[in-house]
Amino acid sequence: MLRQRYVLVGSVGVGKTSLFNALNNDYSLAVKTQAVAFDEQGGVDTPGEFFNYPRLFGALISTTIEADTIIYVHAADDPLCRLPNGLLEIYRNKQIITVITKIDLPSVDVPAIKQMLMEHGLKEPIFEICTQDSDSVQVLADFLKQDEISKRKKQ
Ligand SMILES: Nc1nc2c(ncn2[C@@H]2O[C@H](COP(=O)(O)OP(=O)(O)O)[C@@H](O)[C@H]2O)c(=O)[nH]1
Ligand SMILES: [Mg+2]
Repeated sequence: MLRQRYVLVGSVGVGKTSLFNALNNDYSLAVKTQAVAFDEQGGVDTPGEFFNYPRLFGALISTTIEADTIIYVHAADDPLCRLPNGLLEIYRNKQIITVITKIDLPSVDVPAIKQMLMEHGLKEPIFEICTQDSDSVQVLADFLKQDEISKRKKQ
């Protein structure tokens, strides 16, 4: 079985599935799904409901337990950090990557959002992405590729 490399988590509608598809070179419009999706490269997409509803935290935790990298996806037009309380503590042995999506929306203040997320304990790397812009997705894809190579070398 393929090892899980990263799991995309975050609220409903932030662009996780669009990003998951873009990382697989699919730039068609994402269809709303409540499914957990896997790809050949070891990526996992999760439904935002796992993140938004405390009664589904068990599902969030069991879906992410095997992954060594968590990608928290946050939309640039949302001024509030949606990380459930204590989640960073639960993930303390995992690598956390943050992605700010929807940076193309008018009148979003991406530096302010980034600062707000850092005040909630998130750290670099923080990627700024429009999921329809392959150049911005590629920066994350390159990072994940390099990261995988360096992890393999350590094994
Ligand atoms: N403007 C803009 N819209 C986006 C972006 N990424 C996703 N969306 C839109 O946001 C909505 C929710 O996207 P989806 O990938 O289903 O979010 P998910 O619920 O987190 O999986 C869809 O209408 C997407 O087209 C982005 O970078 N910019
Ligand atoms: Mg989705």
